[in-house]
Amino acid sequence: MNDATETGTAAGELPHGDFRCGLVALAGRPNVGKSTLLNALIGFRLSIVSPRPQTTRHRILGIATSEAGQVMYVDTPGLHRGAKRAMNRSLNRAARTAISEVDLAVQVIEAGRWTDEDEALYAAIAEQKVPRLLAINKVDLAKDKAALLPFVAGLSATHEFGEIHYVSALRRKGLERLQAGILERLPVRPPVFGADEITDRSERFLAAEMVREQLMLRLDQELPYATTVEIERFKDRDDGVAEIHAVIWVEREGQKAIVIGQGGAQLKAIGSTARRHMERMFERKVFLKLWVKVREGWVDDEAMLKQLGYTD
Ligand SMILES: Nc1nc2c(ncn2[C@@H]2O[C@H](COP(=O)(O)OP(=O)(O)OP(=O)(O)O)[C@@H](O)[C@H]2O)c(=O)[nH]1
Ligand SMILES: [Mg+2]
Repeated sequence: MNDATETGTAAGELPHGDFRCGLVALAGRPNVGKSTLLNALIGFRLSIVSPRPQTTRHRILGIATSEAGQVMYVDTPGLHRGAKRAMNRSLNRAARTAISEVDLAVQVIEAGRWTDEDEALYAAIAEQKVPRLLAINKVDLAKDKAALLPFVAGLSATHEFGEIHYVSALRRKGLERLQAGILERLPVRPPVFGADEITDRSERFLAAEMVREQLMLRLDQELPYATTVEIERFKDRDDGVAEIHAVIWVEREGQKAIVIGQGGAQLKAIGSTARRHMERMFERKVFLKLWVKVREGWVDDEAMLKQLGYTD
């Protein structure tokens, strides 16, 4: 709340004079915990998370507004090497674009690991000449915390970061200090979004993501990477229920059988968990209907990828 007595403005009416607002990229190689960090920073389970690399496929904004400012976090697909298939190239494009137009880049890495991909991303950020911070995530996994010190000393000797933060996105550690470091690097500027908005994405997009999250979590090996989700219908019915029809695209007939599972059990589990998550996020009842369809080679098909929204 604003201090109404001193400023003379009604509480919540206008942001105060040094309100900050900016776009902040969470950048890093796949699986370092960018989406988990985004969710922790905005205090809402918005971006999908799984133990597999390349879970995030689209740029998504998560917005955190406080009295001091509004941070628009950009979660991105992890930048990775050797992208041969059209979809992987699209992921790298989205990751690159995301760091080119921000006020600040937060490079996220895993505690104790600095790989060639981290180095390549560091160089890409440096090229953009945007201010940057380093967030060392998953510090909860580091058995010997003292061993992190020489790791960080080595990094600092050869790289320049505005500030280095130790965090655990999973255990919500170190986030306040990181948030303060982020905010002080943003320009003084009025907010872009309303105080209660949390994303720029539609419910339709989020519905597809919640089905996709279940595919990432429940399917084995390479199968999640051969699947994607398209929402064919999203209708708010008169009875207050959101009716959602989703197609799970796979590349081959054999994959379709696995996604459906014995007696339809797998598909049922995917649907019921995704529906529960949708109901929580959309704050209303959801009727979810799923189909599994085959489209050979969709992962390599630029036109199909465009239709499915892989164009950011
Ligand atoms: N122990 C631990 N695990 C974490 C932490 N943050 C994220 N994880 C786990 O790391 C895995 C990957 O997390 P994501 O948030 O999906 O990673 P990401 O960087 O968004 O991955 P992509 O979208 O694939 O690029 C998940 O299993 C998370 O639960 C953390 O602070 N500690
Ligand atoms: Mg992610």
